[in-house]
Amino acid sequence: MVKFVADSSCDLFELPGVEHFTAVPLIISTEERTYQDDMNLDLHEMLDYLASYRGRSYTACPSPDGWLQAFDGADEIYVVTITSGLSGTCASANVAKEMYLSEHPEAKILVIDSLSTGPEMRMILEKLAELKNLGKSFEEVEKEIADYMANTHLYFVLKSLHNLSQNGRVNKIVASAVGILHINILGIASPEGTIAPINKCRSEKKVIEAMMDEMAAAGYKGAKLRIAHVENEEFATRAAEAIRNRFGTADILVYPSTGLCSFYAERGGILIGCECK
Ligand code: X90
Repeated sequence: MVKFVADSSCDLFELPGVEHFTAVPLIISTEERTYQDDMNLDLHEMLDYLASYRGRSYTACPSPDGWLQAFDGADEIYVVTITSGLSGTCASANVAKEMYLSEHPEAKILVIDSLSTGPEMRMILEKLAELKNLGKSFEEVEKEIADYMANTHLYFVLKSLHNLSQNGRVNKIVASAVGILHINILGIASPEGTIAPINKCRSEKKVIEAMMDEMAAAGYKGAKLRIAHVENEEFATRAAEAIRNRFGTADILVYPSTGLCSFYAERGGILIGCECK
């Protein structure tokens, strides 16, 4: 049996065209509450609660056991994780891989460190599904997905870096420099899989322009694009329109992010994955 497994930062509960897909949840917590990033999460309630909560909040990656449960029964497994540059999730998946292989030495497991998250992970998963549905072998998929990932990128526009800086995922100096209200922070996933802020703009129109300039400079010409938003469909749709107008993009999807990306990108934020070729 072939299985596709990702951590919940991919913002998907199903992978179209695939029978066996599991999103293994990360955990979001405060001193008094714990939220599991799965289908039962009430995202709106969680964001409201976090906005009113005065203490610290945290996240935790899945345990190897969480991955092992998702692998169960499979002999060919494709795993996609959030960047190892910001999370222990990929390391945990690799521990699970070794454990599974010691019980099932004939199994084949590919653990892919996305060096990214959200929509870029979704695009990697969609490509894996496409390659498998074309009947490609494990070895072919391994090579072709690496080639594919050489040309995918992640951009984001955030309204706050509070949760990222509180959890040590961005430099405190960068975070305090944007601690002003009503600012849009534009950033990218760096080649090392860390957060690289590149610009900040007061107006949403300007930040979309700045982002599209970055995309064009990276070679974007209108190929497949995915936009996840944290309760901001309006802004995400406007970004999609602007991209369609400038690049003629046909294959765009706009959809809400789930718990983990929403926690870090925070209300109002958007994440964009695209193929730059
Ligand atoms: O607890 C954990 O192990 C999870 C930690 C995850 C930390 C970062 C999540 C970022 C989510 C924010 C903007 C895009 C970041 C680009 C990634 C390279 C989304």
